[in-house]
Amino acid sequence: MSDILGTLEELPQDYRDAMSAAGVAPLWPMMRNVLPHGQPNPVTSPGHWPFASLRTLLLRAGELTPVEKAERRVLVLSDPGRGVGAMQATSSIYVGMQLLLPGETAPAHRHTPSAARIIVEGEGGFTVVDGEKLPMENGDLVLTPGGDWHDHGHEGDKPVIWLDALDLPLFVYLEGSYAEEAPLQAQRNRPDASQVEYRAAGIVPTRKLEATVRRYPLMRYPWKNTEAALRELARFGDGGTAEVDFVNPETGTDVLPTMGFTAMMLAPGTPESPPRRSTSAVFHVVKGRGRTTINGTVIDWSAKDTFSCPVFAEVDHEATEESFLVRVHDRPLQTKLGYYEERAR
Ligand code: GTQ
Repeated sequence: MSDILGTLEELPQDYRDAMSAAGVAPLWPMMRNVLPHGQPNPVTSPGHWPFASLRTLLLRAGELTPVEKAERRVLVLSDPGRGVGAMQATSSIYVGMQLLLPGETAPAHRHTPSAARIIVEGEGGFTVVDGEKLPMENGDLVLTPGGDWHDHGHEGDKPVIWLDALDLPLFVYLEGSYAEEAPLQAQRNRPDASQVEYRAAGIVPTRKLEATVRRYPLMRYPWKNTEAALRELARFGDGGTAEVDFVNPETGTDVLPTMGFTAMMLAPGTPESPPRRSTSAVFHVVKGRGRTTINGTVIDWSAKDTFSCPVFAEVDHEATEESFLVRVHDRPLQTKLGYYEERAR
């Protein structure tokens, strides 16, 4: 395996011109751009978006742009490696911070990418997904799978803010991203499935043999259940840290086709250094305060902040107070493609 490949410059000009005229280019000068040795060479840089500045900017957007003119009133968190305006926080993950004011609605649409929301602030917000009304409370994870109709509403009296995570970059890359619009959905008059079918881990409704189960049976993961699970795990684990995966309660597998979600509890004084993973990630701080070092970049985070991490990064978390983070990653996609990997530190 050669480390020194031929360059474009060493080829005669007439040959280079003839290649251009024919609409071709030699692979060898560009080979390492797309096939670097040993591990990928990410464009993504670690990003940090403190909530205080996003909140101020979002509330101003609320004054400047009515929801009717925005459809979705969202500030997009751009990967610093790609620059402001990039509609992605990492190679595969888009995140945006969305504001809905009291009484507003964001109209119904459905699209090929999948979305999930992590609720950041406010009470009375809800999303309707295929007729199921999903209340949005702080820290809840609410899914909007690709192809499902969804609209957002607000019955409270203060602004509601949540973080959107979508696999949009992947769909844009595939030239597969588009949306359809429709009138607001009729809502079924029953609580969401986390309060009916899936109240407790390990228990699912009994069904007749031929009964079909919805592809996405549970679309809201209430934070109070997640935090309680983490606390018990941490109490009986070591060092007071714990991490849980959000799964489909009928299959035990990933909740969406490409994106996965975990919740972490970090205890002060117990540093956490996960293996280097082939996945990129976006972290959202539900509560707490601490520091994460990503490939040498230090991020001092506090409650409601968001930060991002490229593939194969060296990540070291250290909480200074009891902290809870949600991690968005793309392991489901990588597992399907057969290349998910973890490397010991
Ligand atoms: O709430 O449906 O941040 O369609 C980007 C695209 C949110 C949404 C975003 C969307 C939505």
